[in-house]
Amino acid sequence: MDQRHPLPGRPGSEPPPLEEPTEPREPLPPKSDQSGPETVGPTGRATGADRAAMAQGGAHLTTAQGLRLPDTDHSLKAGPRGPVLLRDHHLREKITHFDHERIPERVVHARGAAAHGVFRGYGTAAGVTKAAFLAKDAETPVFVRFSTVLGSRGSADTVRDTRGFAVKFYTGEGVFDLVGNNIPVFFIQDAIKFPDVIHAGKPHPDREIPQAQSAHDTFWDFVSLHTEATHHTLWNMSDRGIPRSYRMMEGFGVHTFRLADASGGTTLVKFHWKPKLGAHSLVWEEAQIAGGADPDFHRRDLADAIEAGAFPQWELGIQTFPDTPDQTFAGIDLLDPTKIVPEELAPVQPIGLMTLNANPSNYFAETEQVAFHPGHLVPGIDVTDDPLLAGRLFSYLDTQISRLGGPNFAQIPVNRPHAPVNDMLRDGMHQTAVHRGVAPYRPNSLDGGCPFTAGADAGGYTEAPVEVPAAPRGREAPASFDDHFSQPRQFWLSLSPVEREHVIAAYTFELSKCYENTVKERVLRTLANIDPRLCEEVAHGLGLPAPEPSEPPAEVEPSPALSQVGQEWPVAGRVVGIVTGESGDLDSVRAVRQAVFYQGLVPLVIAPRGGVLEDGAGEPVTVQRTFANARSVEFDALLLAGAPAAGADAHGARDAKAGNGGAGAPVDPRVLLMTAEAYRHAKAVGGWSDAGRVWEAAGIDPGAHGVVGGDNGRDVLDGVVRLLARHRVWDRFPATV
Ligand code: HDE
Repeated sequence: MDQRHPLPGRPGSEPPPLEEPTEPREPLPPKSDQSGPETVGPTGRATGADRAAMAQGGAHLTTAQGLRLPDTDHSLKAGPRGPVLLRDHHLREKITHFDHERIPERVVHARGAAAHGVFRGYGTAAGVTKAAFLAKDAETPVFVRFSTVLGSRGSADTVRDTRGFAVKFYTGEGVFDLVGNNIPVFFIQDAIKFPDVIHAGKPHPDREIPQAQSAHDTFWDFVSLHTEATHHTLWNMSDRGIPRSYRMMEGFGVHTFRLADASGGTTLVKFHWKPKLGAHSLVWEEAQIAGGADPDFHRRDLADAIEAGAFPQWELGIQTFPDTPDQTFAGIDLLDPTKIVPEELAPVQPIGLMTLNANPSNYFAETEQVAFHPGHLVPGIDVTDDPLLAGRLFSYLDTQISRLGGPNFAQIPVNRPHAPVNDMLRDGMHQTAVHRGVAPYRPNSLDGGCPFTAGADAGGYTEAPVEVPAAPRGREAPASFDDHFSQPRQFWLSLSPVEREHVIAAYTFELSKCYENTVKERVLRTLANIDPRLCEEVAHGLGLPAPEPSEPPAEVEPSPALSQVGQEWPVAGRVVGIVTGESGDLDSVRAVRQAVFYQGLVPLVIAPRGGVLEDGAGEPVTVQRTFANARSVEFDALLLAGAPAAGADAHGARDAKAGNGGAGAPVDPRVLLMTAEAYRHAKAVGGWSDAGRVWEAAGIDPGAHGVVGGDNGRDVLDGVVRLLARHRVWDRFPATV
């Protein structure tokens, strides 16, 4: 973590002005975490922050036409009690603009959060692609938008769903978009079914419920009738469906892409993003609590981490496969987007590093208006004939024309290429460029023949000359697309026992929310084909008989890379809650808070009330959370500086002595709830002083793994940090499957 950034509470930062200024003055500068890349003009030239375009120049309030205004709080009326006059242009302009402030939300991936960053190439891809941004030490600005798929723009972040992972690289050769997900496979094999799967996943059309959920009849109806959806659905029901943080998600390009080198050689690849912090998840109860307590959980986590200087990083990697005519690898059809290639068969080779280092300054302008497209390619990167990808290549531009109000959205600052643009596209809604010349066609003799086309030697994009197999036209899929169960079974077999338990619980929960038994029974039949034990456990939970498999279980080897459990990861940016009472041992709180911070984690002090805690002996301790607003889900680990007594609350200490009360005082029930939840969610908990009273009152075995006690807070912290490296203390919950 960047030590220049002050601790939360920001003692070093300039306090915001509290009084309304009486003289005009410059607006506050952007916060340090919001210094995005320089704006680029429609022609590709850097413009700097274009204040006129920001409509925020000058000290005085104006109309949209620049007319200065003396008042914006009163409509123009015929006398103070008289009628409002229709001639009040300012009133009409202000309300009309407001009436049109909203644009249609994305039909899928409506809920998102984004950040700016930089990508640095390792140069290791040079043998397979001529893409210049992948060259050694080439630096490219990026904008990344993470999203859920099903929910509306205002839905909760922590729902069970696939997450979008869309990256825009502003390369010198044009924009390259890698529009991926956090799950490496997709529900369907052909884009023509996309409207169907989304209609099935979205809320029911009659009552428009449930919001942002797959736990309803139509979703399960669809996926059980399209068994090609089994693999993606299984990933959704696994821990991957509820990530801990956007910072701790893998990303996948899903489709197979084709790379081309300078001499025309081609290689098939799958793209992977590997988070430096490892891939980690919430537990289901935590996700549900967070959905209510903090619906912005992931959005906040990303912005806070960047603001604190804990910049999230991912390595971009590729799995490479020979570009053979059959486009298969180890018997796996590379054009089938319901299939992965296990990393043990084709290792992921790192080719660059992405660091997200700036928050957007304006959500609407950037995160909402950004437009990704899988067809935004650069020389050296090409698509394959995956039929899912073919439909996507049509869909994104099409949907953006209506979402962004016309065909000129590439001129919106966040979408502008950083390479020069000379496109002969003209006019249309929201045209902001003032084009010169008279001849936007080619060839021409009037504008000096410009623009000129570019061959490959001048950086022009040429499609790889791939042979198209001759075959009769028809609506059909290759026979290899019929294998719907072998890879789901491989995924299931690759999970650790605790991850399998989560899968069972997720299917049981989701199907228990369905009303139609026929739907549940059909899903059980698909589960039987994945694994009889999975099917039996879910059937038992639903109170239904377990059906027999319709085909023998596939013979597959587990792929250990698919499990998220078992390794150690950096703990940077993890959130540690430090619970203390009013009269707790503040010296230890100060020391532990500082130690947490210096380990690159985020310390949050939780006390009975807000403000600062003082003991007259040292620096006052700033309180970041109170017992009334903190919930365990916010913290990766919890530390107890003693046993805060009941009696003090957010409205002030009712009992002046409340705090870490005497030996007999009951522990504050909110601290008990927080601790019990953290324990139940397999988080590390630690405590010193009389924290043992909390374990006792919360029914926690002080000897259980992951419960760290001791006399010295720093030692307790060290023990907790060691546990955090494994994300959770899973072995506290011996699994049964
Ligand atoms: Fe998308 N998808 N998608 N998708 N998708 C959209 O484009 C579509 C698919 C993905 O943060 C839409 O601008 C079709 C796979 C992300 O702005 C739309 C098919 C993958 C985002 C669209 C797919 C994705 C979108 C909606 C089946 C992972 C959010 C708004 C053939 C590889 C991008 C928009 C952002 C968004 C169509 C399947 C990823 C409607 C037709 C597979 C991350 O055009």
